[in-house]
Parts: sequence; C-alpha cells; structure tokens
Amino acid sequence: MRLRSLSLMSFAVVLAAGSAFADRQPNFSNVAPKKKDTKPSVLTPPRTQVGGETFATAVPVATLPFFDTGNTCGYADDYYPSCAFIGNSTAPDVVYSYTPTADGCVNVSLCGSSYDTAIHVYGPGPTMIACNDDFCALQSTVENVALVGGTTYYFVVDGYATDCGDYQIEITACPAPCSAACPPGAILEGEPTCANEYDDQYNGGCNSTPPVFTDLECNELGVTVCGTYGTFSFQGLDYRDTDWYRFTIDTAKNITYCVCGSQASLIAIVNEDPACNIATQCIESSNAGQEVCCNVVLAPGTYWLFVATDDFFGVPCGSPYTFTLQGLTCPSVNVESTSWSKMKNVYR
Ligand SMILES: [Ca+2]
Ligand SMILES: [Ca+2]
Ligand SMILES: [Ca+2]
Ligand SMILES: [Ca+2]
Repeated sequence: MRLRSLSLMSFAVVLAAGSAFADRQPNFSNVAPKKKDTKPSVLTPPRTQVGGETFATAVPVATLPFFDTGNTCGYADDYYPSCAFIGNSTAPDVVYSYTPTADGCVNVSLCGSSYDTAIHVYGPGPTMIACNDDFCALQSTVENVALVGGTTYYFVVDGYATDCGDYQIEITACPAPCSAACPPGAILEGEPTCANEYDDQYNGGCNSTPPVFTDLECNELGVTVCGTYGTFSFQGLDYRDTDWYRFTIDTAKNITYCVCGSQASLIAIVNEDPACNIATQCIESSNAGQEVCCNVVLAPGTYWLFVATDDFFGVPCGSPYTFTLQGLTCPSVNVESTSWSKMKNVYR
C-alpha cells in the first residue's frame, strides 16, 4: 500500500470529523510523525489452485479507460494478494487481462466496491508488479503501474482474508506528466535551499515561530510561483520544507490552485487562523511530475496555500515545484456600485 495515500485519507477523515486541533496539526507539520508498523511488502508468487477464473481465462480489456462491475463470490480462489493478508487468504478472485500496444502506465481502482477488496497486478507472466489492500477506506487502488507494450498484464480483483462481494473496477491511463520547470515571468519563492539543520523562518507558516507567510498579490492573469522543497534532518529528526503562501479576497471568488511538483506533493488551501488551528478548504496529494489542483469557491477572507513534499525523508532539497493560482482577481473599485445607483435613479 502507498503510505502517503493512506495517511492522506486518514487526514481527510480526521478533518471531516472535526476533531481537536491536537489531532490535526501533525498532518501539516514539517517534522515526520513516528513511524508506524506496516504490513510486509514481500512479494509471494501466486498460489494457483484448480478451477475458477484464472490468467488463462481472464476477461480481456481492449481499450482504456475500462470500467466493469461484478461479484467475486461465485468465483474460486486462485491468487493470493500478499499485500493484503498475512497467512492463508482464501478470498475468491476475478482476473482481467490487458496487453498495451505501447509502453505506458495505468491506475487501477476498486473504489466503489462494496466489500474489503484487494487488487494485485502481474506481468509478464506470474511476476507481481503491484498490490494494494486499502486505499479508499477498505477498497483498493494501485497507481502508476508501468506497463511495457506487447506484454500481457493480469489484474486480479480479490478480497481481504475470505471477503467477497460486489466490485467495481476502473482501469485508466496515468495522467500526462506536468513540467515543474519555471515559466518566464513567474514569481520566485526566494527561500534558501533547505539542508540538514535548516530552520525555516522564511515561509514556514504554522511550522515557524512566529508563523510566517509569503504574501501573494492579486493578478487578473493569474499568479505563477516557482519554488523549491525537499526533506532534511534536524537534530536527528526527519523534516520537510513546508511553504505557506497567503492571500486575501474581499468578495467570494472561484479559486483554482494547481501545483506541478517534481516530487510527490501535498497541497492545501487553509483558512487563516492566528492560532494555527488548521481548517482546510481543500487538500490533495500528487505523485511526482503529476499536476494536482484544488478548485473551491472561497468566501471573503484571508487564506493560506500550503505546499510541501508528501514525504518526510528521501527528497533532495532544491527539488522544484511550480504552482498557479487562478481567480485571485483584484478588488473592484467602487465605480460599479456608484454607476448602478445612478442607473437606478435614471430609470426610477
Ligand atoms: Ca484470492
Ligand atoms: Ca482491502
Ligand atoms: Ca521552499
Ligand atoms: Ca519553506
């Protein structure tokens, strides 16, 4: 399973539940949370049994995107999702096959299924190349599965332990990569490149003392900012560079915040709060080189944009990202309302 996706999901759930600030704050922190035990990722060869739907009788996928529904309960247990269960999982499974004509990459989602699913992917032959148990609650997704043209791959819809039920499978091509290269005319972040023992007092937002932000000015054409981020160690702990930008709107505006990060990124739009009680308008994560956007209609007020690496270690400092902010139009001068009053007087 992809840990960052999982942590994001728990974060979103925590936010929705509106629990105490103390529970939420670590998710925007620049310091890594304590490591959790994870399931072993040892790949086990598929455990083939007699009968049932197998690689040999897999349902072929002709083109992407592909969507199908079904129920696994009537099938035999032929394959073993080593990421989903330690021990003798006997959940029945269904197999789809796909032979891309060219090299590419797919995302496979079982979100929308009604039981505790697992997804595992094989190819060439019995080589497991991806496996996920829980991504969207108890349902499963694998992302960015690299495929080689001309090779046949097998997607196994499976269950946790002995679980079976109604499933939905969606196989889509990965989004086209974005470029984190800085376009001409963009605003440069200007923060020093992080390094071990770096202390971010530049735009560390609620992770700086006192909180500090980079202010963004309104621009009818949109705001483009080029910045850098990364991870480092500080007094023996894992940290990441978090960048917080601030803007104010005087009327409700439709704001679109899109980030292209060279690394897996976490982005958010946060309500300003002097006490740093984090309440998000939007939170999203992305894989490296894939654009991620927040689009929300915001009430008048001041907001923070958050961007950081999704990981707390292993990301080089100085890794670039570029973001655009659309909708941060300038306050209208009071001419319109005056004219409207005059108009009303004219037609009264
Ligand atoms: Ca199975
Ligand atoms: Ca599951
Ligand atoms: Ca930075
Ligand atoms: Ca920073």
